[in-house]
Amino acid sequence: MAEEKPAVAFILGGPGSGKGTQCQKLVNQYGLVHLSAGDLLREERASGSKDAELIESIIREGKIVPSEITVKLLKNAMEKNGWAKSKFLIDGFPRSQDNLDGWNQMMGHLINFKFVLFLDCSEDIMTQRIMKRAESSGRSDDNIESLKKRFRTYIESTKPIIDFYAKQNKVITVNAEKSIDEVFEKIRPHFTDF
Ligand code: UP5
Ligand code: MG
Repeated sequence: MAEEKPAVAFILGGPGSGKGTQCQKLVNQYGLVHLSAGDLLREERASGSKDAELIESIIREGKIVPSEITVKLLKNAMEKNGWAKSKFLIDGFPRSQDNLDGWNQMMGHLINFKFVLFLDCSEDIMTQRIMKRAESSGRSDDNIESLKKRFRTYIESTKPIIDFYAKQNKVITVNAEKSIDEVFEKIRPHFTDF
């Protein structure tokens, strides 16, 4: 019988580790659905919803939006994409214990969690990439002050979530410092029968 619950992988790593870039390559190759929690929050901010100002201030400060908001956006986006028929790459989430608890409560029983893909990259390299992207991205958090705060939040709140999954042998770690294509070659085999 067909698996009715959608497969989900979380794609985690620091700011600029290449989450969005590698997800796009997985979409092109395997037709998976890529949902970036950051992109969904930026869309919600742009829509002028009641949460727009809160989201903007949190993003600029490199902090983490409460899970009630983010999980709802993810769930809506999954439903729009044809729930059970799809396989989802959830990029940049869960970033904290609050995110993980909110997700487990609302989504845990509805999905088939596969693994965390962890893009491991030094802060120096991530800084170089983000500051280069800052020249053209227009992202309000692509500046050195916000970036430092994003790194701190990543170490304090997100890394413990990766460690939590690692203890359960649910993390695939890839060295994300190589070229885009070299990183993808390491990632690809894990998604052939995802
Ligand atoms: N690049 C990528 N790979 C490269 C490689 N191998 N070699 C050389 N260059 C490479 O890549 C970044 C840049 O590096 C690009 O220019 C790329 O060409 C180049 P990208 O693929 O965009 O990296 P990514 O990891 O996606 O970086 P991003 O900046 O998106 O990561 P963040 O985690 O900081 O951003 P996100 O959008 O996920 O979140 C933004 C904010 O939203 C968070 O700080 C937080 O405030 C908020 N947020 C929440 O509150 N909750 C959530 O659940 C999610 C986000
Ligand atoms: Mg991204």
